[in-house]
Amino acid sequence: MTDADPVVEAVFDAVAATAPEIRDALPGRRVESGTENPSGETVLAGDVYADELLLEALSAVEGVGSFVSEERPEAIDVGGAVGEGAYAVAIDPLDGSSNLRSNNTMGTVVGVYDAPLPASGRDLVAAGYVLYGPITTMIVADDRGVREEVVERDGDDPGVTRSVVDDDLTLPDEPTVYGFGGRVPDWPAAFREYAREVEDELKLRYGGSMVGDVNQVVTYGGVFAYPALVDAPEGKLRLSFEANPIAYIVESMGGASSDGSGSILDVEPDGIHDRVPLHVGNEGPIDRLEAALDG
Ligand code: AHM
Ligand code: MG
Repeated sequence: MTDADPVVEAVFDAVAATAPEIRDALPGRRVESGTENPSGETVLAGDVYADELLLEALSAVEGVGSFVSEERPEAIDVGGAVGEGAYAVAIDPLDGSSNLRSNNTMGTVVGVYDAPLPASGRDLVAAGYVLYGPITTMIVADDRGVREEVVERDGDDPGVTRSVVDDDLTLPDEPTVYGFGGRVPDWPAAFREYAREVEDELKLRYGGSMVGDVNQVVTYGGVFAYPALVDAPEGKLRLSFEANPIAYIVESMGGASSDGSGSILDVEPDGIHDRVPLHVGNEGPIDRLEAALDG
């Protein structure tokens, strides 16, 4: 047991506790909130609700020193000194919220860093996500491995139950599915060529929510990417809130991550809202991707 383990448990208790409330709140919050987030994206009422609920829940956790969200310009100080016994929790409150309109899957992404943000993925002590699918599940990765849990309301009680359904998740050996974000004409030629090859071998599974699409890869094996774009070489997804936690989870399951040339976890950020091209999955397809982009 490391010093971080009790804090990690308490963080995921708090995240799980918010999940049914976030779900219940979504039907009335499919509309635009009228604001933009620090990445210049339209924020929906559901994003605002999830962000505020998670801030409230996580600031009450002992050992959480800082709350950092995709929806907020700066880190918020909520407790002790990060790196000296307290941890920074980075959140994408509602990943894939554009799926609210089409009633498709979404998630909440969580990274627990042992350093103030911006920090590298090597400072993560745990990461996870909630998947709001037909079932609410939560994936948690830390130094003990990767677990999948089902999160449910506890009868009429205000609390939730976390039931572990798999306490040692590993990536299947054989890649089966793929999902790549963005539009083909916006991809650099080398990625287009790589995608053509992948398309011949794997089945397309793309729903427009990173959490949902990565969960397909985690379940069946394969590769997910939101690559560099010709007009946006840094891609779309944010390093601190999306890429690092997902890379940590997939690498902890025996898979690989890449920004195009090396592990996502080695990327040194300049700012909290930095973006990065993200590729994760089985080692084979990730090695091939790096070779294709290198050529
Ligand atoms: P969000 O966190 O604002 O919802 O944005 C991230 C989402 C990811 O879940 C998904 O992989 C990507 O944006 C999809 O983008 P696009 O609609 O451009 O394909
Ligand atoms: Mg997101």
